Amino acid sequence: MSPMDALAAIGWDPAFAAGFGRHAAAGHVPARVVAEERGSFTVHDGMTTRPAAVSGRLRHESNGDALAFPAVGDWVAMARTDDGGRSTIHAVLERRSVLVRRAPTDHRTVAQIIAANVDVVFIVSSLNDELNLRRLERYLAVAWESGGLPVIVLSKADLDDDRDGHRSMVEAVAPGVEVIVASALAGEGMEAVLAHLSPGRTVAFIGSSGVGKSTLVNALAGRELMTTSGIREDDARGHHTTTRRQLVPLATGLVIDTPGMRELALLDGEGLASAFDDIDQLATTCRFSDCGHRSEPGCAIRAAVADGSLDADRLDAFERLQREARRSERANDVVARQAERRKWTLISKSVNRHMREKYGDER
Ligand SMILES: Nc1nc2c(ncn2[C@@H]2O[C@H](COP(=O)(O)OP(=O)(O)O)[C@@H](O)[C@H]2O)c(=O)[nH]1
Ligand SMILES: [Mg+2]
Ligand SMILES: [Zn+2]
Repeated sequence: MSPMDALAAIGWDPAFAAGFGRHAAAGHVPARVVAEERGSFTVHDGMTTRPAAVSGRLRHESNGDALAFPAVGDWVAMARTDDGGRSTIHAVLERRSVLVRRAPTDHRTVAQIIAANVDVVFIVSSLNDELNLRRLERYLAVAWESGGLPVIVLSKADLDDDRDGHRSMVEAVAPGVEVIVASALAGEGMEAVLAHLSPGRTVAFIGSSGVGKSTLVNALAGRELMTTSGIREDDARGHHTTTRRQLVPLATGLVIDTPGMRELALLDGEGLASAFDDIDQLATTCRFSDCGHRSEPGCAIRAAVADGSLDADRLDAFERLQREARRSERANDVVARQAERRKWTLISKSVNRHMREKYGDER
């Protein structure tokens, strides 16, 4: 395989190549981040994988902004290394899509990247747990926001005896989204999942812990690539599951497995209109274009709730998510302003230093 074909096999294409000119001029080569764990990266250059770390300059320039840092799925420019040792990542290439959530705990950074350059986002929810439609709506908003295509996988179908009922409940909260009923263990629905994969294409599995994401990845791989919570390791906890995000190159395509997220908070409202397309469309038929859907005459949304065609809980969930998104956007603005201020403080310090060096202290 030529080096170009090898890169294409892990998702490289002419659009990424077109943006690589200045990096190539700097003597750097493209690579894709396939794993990340506490700031240490593993990158794939088409031929092999190797450990990598970000350059001091990239770290400095990212200025604490998690979105400026490499993440699993990213294409990066790295210094060529021949010794097979640790490579240095100098830049992150412009992303085609990025799955982001609000960082639940870290107050210095607002955003956390789940995965980058993902074409299809499989939102996995298991049919043996109680279906949480509100959680699905939240995942859908995040997936739409990413720029990738959301697809819902209802897993563990072998444990469910009302799959048709559950499927229609889910379809009602996922306008325009394909819903696949699957069982990785019974080999059901796997063709529908596979239909979204092709060489060079990247898919990611997201969803709560224990819903069967790693089992799906193993079924696609045809072998035990990922540890699943069904397998007991003899450590004290007895369980060993996916703890890091990982991109696995398969013959059929590129697959990203993610650890379960306890919290999935919205970063902003970008994906909400798509996730709630039904409500969004209804709102365009309210009599007043600025209708607040409270007690205005001619409100199509209130009318739909009254005649039962719109579920009041879904409307309530939409409004809650909108409020959450607005709060989050305000918080983003605060963090962005602080980062901006830090940057200007650094710049003015260095300008002052420069002026002092040039003109002395008396100026
Ligand atoms: N019955 C059944 N169990 C499954 C299926 N898929 C996964 N499981 C089980 O669900 C548990 C969690 O699976 P895992 O893939 O680790 O979930 P993850 O945390 O989302 O990666 C394991 O015990 C799996 O064996 C399925 O299709 N049917
Ligand atoms: Mg897992
Ligand atoms: Zn209205």
